[in-house]
Amino acid sequence: MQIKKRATLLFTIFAISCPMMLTQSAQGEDHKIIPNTPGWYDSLWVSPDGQMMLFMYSRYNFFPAILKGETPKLYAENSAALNGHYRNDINPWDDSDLYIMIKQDDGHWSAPHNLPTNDDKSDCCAMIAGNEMFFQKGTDIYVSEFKDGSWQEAKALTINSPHIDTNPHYDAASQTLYWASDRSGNYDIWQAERLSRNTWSTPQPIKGKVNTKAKEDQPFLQDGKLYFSRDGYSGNAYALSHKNGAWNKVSKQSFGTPYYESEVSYSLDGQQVWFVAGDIKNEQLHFMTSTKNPQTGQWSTPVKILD
Ligand SMILES: [Ca+2]
Ligand SMILES: [Ca+2]
Ligand SMILES: [Ca+2]
Repeated sequence: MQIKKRATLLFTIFAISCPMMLTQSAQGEDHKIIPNTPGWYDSLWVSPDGQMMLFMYSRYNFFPAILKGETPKLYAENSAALNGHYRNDINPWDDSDLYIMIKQDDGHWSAPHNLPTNDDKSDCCAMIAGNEMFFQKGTDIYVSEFKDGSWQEAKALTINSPHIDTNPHYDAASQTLYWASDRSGNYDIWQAERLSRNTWSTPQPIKGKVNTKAKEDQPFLQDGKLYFSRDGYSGNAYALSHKNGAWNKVSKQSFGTPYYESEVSYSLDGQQVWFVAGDIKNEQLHFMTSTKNPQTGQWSTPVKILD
């Protein structure tokens, strides 16, 4: 009950903040990029009320790098300057920026807006909790506070390491930050408790059966379950049980697409899911959604969000 109350409070903040968050884009103009067109659209996060979407966008195709160890390939359509996007053609891995879209009264999504926390380093993997946005810049986790009508200068968290720290998920109810890091030699899910606004407990890998020698990444908490991705699975996994601080009873999960599914976001009531679907054959990423049949518990055939 306590958790539910806090969650309700968070959504009230969301609802009040959304229009302001939208007006605070760096350039104040609609961006020319459109999801589901050439470009690398990834790291989707949808707010639990389904009204706000954060994602990263890069002008480079990373499939050749991920699948074949080649260098990322610039999408020919994106060689020209894009409005507001911080280009980085020296290091394509640093070409990404974060964008926000807000659901409009007519049910359509707004144009993507470049966030003012972006710069010429890689910006990705964001989520918003209350009036704070946690995200990755470079190889570290940062937080920016939405205050006085704008996103404040982002600050690096004390939990960062010289290794990769990515995909933060802050659980306001337990005041715990979850994220993925390869600081122990391979990607695992780590956690730290917030002790005060800017201080955190010593990072620890989460206990239980989630972390293995495979790559675990992309944590997302919803209704007492910890969702995450594990290399080798198409689809996600989740740990059902959280007892004595350990996450156990790990299950696989798929929404039945022919694609490589990852990066889930769930609605507050757990009846809708959004995720990234990688069409490896055609080298495309799609943002997809599915809803649960409350009677049968079955997920609907996923559809692309922005089609
Ligand atoms: Ca950037
Ligand atoms: Ca780091
Ligand atoms: Ca691991």
